[in-house]
Amino acid sequence: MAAWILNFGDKPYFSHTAIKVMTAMKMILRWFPHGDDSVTLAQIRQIPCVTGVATCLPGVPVGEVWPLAMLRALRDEIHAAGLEMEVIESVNVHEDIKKGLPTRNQYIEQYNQTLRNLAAVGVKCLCYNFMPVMDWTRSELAHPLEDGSTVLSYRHEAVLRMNPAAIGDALLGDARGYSMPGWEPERLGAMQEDMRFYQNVSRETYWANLQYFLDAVVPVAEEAGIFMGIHPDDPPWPLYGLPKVITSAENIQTFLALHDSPNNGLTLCTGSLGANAANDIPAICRTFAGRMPFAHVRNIRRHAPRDFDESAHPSACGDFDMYAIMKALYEGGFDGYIRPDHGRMIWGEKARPGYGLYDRALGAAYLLGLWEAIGKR
Ligand code: DNO
Repeated sequence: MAAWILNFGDKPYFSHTAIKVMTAMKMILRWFPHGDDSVTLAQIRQIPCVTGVATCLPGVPVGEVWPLAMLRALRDEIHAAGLEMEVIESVNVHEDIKKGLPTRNQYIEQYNQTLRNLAAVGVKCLCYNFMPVMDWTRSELAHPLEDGSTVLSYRHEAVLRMNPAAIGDALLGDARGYSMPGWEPERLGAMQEDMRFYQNVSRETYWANLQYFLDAVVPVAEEAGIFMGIHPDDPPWPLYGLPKVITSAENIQTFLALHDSPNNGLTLCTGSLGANAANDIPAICRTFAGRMPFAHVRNIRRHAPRDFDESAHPSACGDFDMYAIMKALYEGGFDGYIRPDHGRMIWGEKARPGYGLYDRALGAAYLLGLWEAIGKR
């Protein structure tokens, strides 16, 4: 394993904390710009050993090119706060690409231009998803736990009883006025029609549409030096008759082989894949660590095969062995970015559900502690 000290470009960034903590892995936090986040960059800067943020340009409509000038301004703001902007989460894929419509070529060209613009401002990793119609799905955003905190939760029967547009309305209603990426109002408007469209799309066709996208964008990502990581389907099981792609080790293998390139990779999401108890997360980490530029690491507590609550990060608080997960990443040679994923809402914080400061900071410290201990064994 390479460097023992975190590096920020060519400068030792945390020379004041020159501790033997990490391999080349970097701990980051998700952050939303333009006043769309209760958490500030200054606060993130003070979480020990967090070097940067995973961010986005929320105002750009899906499918449009992300303007260079806006990206430069965003990068400068983040750098001025002493943080890096090497990870974007996410550039969403226009629905016409996922549907395989003739208009997809124009959107793919625009996606490629966005990739080039991201590279021009120093972005190295791009997280995106290929989920039809909706990104992640939950039945509740503020489910109370026994400790008085609230978390995002999923109850399968409740989700089935609601239609996606109703879920979207409910989620946005609970979002405290912050945007909910993946549940943008314009997306909600098109949901019913999109749902109908996908009822006639086979899994094979959907995989072919994904391959078409990869064949067109991965060569550009290679040239641009950007490592793309697809996010797994969340939850990783069939819903509303929609095609699902990234749900298991087998599907990940298929996906990586669709376009075999180091720049075509996976964003590990322990909470998404692990919602299905059949998925062995440490085994997935060991097998694919070299093709994971990014990892979302969090814990969940299952109540039934398809019902779960998100939980605090430590192993004792949920169903996952977080030590085994981090050890598998470490031993698999993971050298990408990790972010603590959704946190509980604690200590009276008012923030975008899942994305408060306090519990994610606790999560980052815990994951860094595991990483240090694993490295010193
Ligand atoms: C949920 C996130 C996802 C993720 C997208 C990436 O909290 O992990 O919304 O950002 O799927 O495209």
